[in-house]
Amino acid sequence: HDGYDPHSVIDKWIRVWEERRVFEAQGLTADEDGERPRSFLVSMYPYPSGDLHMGHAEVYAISDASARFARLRGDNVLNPIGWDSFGLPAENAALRRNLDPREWTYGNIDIQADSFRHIGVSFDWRTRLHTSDPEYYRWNQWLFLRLFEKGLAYRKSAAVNWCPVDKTVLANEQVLQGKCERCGTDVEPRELTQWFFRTTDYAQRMLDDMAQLEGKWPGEILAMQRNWIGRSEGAYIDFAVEGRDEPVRVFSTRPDTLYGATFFVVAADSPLAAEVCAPEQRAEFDEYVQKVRTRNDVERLATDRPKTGVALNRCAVNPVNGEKLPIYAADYVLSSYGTGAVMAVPAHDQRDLDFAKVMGLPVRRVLDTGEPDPAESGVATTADGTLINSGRFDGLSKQEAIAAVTAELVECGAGEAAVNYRLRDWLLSRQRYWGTPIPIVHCSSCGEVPVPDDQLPVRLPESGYELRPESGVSPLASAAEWARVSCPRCGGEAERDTDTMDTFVDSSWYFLRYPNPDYTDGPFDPEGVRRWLPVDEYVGGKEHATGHLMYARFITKVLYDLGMVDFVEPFTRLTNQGQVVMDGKAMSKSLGNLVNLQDQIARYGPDAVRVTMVFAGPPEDDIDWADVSPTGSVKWLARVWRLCGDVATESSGAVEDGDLPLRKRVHRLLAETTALMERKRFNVAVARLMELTSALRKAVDTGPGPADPAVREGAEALARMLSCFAPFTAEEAWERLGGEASVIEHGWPVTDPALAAEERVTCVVQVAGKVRARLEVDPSIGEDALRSLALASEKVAEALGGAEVARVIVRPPGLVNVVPRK
Ligand code: ANZ
Ligand code: ZN
Repeated sequence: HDGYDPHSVIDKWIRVWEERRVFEAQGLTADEDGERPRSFLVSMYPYPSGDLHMGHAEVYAISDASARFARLRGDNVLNPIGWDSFGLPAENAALRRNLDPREWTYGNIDIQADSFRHIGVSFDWRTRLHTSDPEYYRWNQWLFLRLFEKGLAYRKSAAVNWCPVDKTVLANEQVLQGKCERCGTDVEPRELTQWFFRTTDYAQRMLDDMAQLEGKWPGEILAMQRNWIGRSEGAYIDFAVEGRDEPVRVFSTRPDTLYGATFFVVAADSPLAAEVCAPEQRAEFDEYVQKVRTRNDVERLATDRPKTGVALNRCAVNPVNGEKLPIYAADYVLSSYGTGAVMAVPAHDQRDLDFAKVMGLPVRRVLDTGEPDPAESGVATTADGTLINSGRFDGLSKQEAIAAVTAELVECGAGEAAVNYRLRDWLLSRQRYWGTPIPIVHCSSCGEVPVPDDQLPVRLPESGYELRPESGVSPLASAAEWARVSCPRCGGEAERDTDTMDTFVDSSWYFLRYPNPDYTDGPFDPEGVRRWLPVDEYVGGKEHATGHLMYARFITKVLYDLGMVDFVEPFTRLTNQGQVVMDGKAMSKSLGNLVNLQDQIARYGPDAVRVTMVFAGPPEDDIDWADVSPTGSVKWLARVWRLCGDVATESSGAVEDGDLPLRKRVHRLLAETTALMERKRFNVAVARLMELTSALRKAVDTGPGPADPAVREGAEALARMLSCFAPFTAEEAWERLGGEASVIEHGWPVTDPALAAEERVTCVVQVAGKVRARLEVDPSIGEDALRSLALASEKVAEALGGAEVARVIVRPPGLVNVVPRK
């Protein structure tokens, strides 16, 4: 039969690829190291939440096109796959269905692995890793201990975001508008002793090293990270406080406004506020703090919220003029930023001004910016200007005053220049079961004792634990037998740490293990890493901008400092793919607009789904599945298949004897497609392949005919290029042309520059019989196109001098004669 069945060919080609090991990188495990340039292309590894969905299909259609193109061009490509297989959903599913989280997780991994094979993704399966394997997570523990030794892992009590439903602590980035990212419940603050990684020690390096990423990562991601790190320059200023020995330090970006400080604010939930509060204000203060604790930072910082606070009936003393400033506790100052205290300058800071109005506090302008006085306008001014009301600093500009006031503070020992970062340390403790146990033992005499390296991994208990203990403690704390150990240092009775690590620890270094996932002498094989890392291109969603991508950069720098890698940035290039949406909205069960990937594959075949994904737009754009046409893709692929069957088995001569205009067309399309692939404009590249298909179809049907060598040349090129997007159809097409398996072993077709060169001829344009203009045109230009081109010429318009055109005689490509009306 002559219909193309995209389903029946799948298993055949999967077998051929695996037998011929066409997707295996050279020099991955053995010492044989190829001459070919290496390309390490990584897509953010999937979470095994079920079968693959439309979003996966998009990411992998895009990244696989890149990998296949690089391979066809002769690169030694490593295209790995692993699973991010720890995490909360496994626990939730296990609770709902009463099974072991392992069953759910590894069952889904098998389903996804099978689906990846059946959509023809060109992974090197030897890289396969799962972060929930003890052989993997032991190295999370090993890394944790290295950070612990360097003082980069520490414990502190902190107010954390607590989800009362999931009974767990959430990282800031898991809280969306005050609600748990996973279940949508209002998050509550809670004090717990938590493990942190000291990411703040690396804040400046995270900023500085972005110079390496400029132009290679999307600018938007770099901007988000820069903002997340939030470097501010300014000064620390020390204020003496009545009844307190130590002064209180504030961070200010505007030391120039020091004379404009009219009051002083401390974060209501800070220990300082509780300490400073006068006895007669205690009751009011305590009540206020209770309310503050239910609000999150985003709410607290919102400028449009009415300001609230409590007077503490104490004063702070301005170090430059001795002025006494009343102290307030308020929620618009955060305990976790700067020093948790601010000097309030209502004239030049809107939040302070709003607070001053509520409390009836004075507003004193110290910078004349030419704008209305904030005391009257209610609008704080932040522009540059001239200092006023500032003693001997009057007359200086903002910048001059920042320097002068800071110098004065240094001189009188009341402050110093300072840099402050918005970035917080990475809170990594999770009160969950399905994660990496923290390899620390708590001993009443020795304190925090690291589990010795040779006792790793600390394995998760497989029984004797509760996933959701009633008491709200960590599941591991319910595994009493597991938790009870002898202290590695003194041998006395001790307790294991019962928290597990944030799964972002797992993903901060997994790409280093890909070249040798079975390596046992360390977290990764140094030789494999030397050969393949850093990652040449990383593909994934921009939702990871300030999470995963920051953590991976941080851990890479730590590994560099440990002498384990010789680069400081893990991902040389970053590509963010868009999302697949339906009718303009993100797909979700609740909206009922979920498109099921397997249904689409069953209807259209894997190749058509892949082609539809890449043809919909450039990789970084969102795809609206309501606007695309998988049927169109099905039809095109069937046309390619039929075309390749119609090309004669024996050509009528050598390729040089092929039809010249057709060869030129083919090579021009080839040159264009190649350039588009290099720039990752896959959608336009597919459009060129469609053009090529039409040109060849026409050549077969209306001449020069199916046996012309130019037809074969074009069809073979088409099959090879198509393998980037529709791998199964490309193999079938290649086979029909009489080629040997596999098409991807035959390389990307080479353009003949002489044939691809754009030919130009000169066209002479006459007006009333006189030559007035010369145009460089395509030799195959049509009559209409040439007429418009000639009439659009300025020189022709000039020669006409406003006269109407009576007639245009067009003889493509060499002559146009414009006849004006007399
Ligand atoms: C006095 C002042 C005068 C300020 C002025 C600004 C304008 P960024 O740029 O974000 O670093 N601040 C300091 N610690 C704070 C905290 N824990 N919670 C809320 N606000 C805090 O902001 C630094 C500025 O934010 C600091 O400079 C301080 O107010 C305030 F005309 O000091 B400024
Ligand atoms: Zn001990």
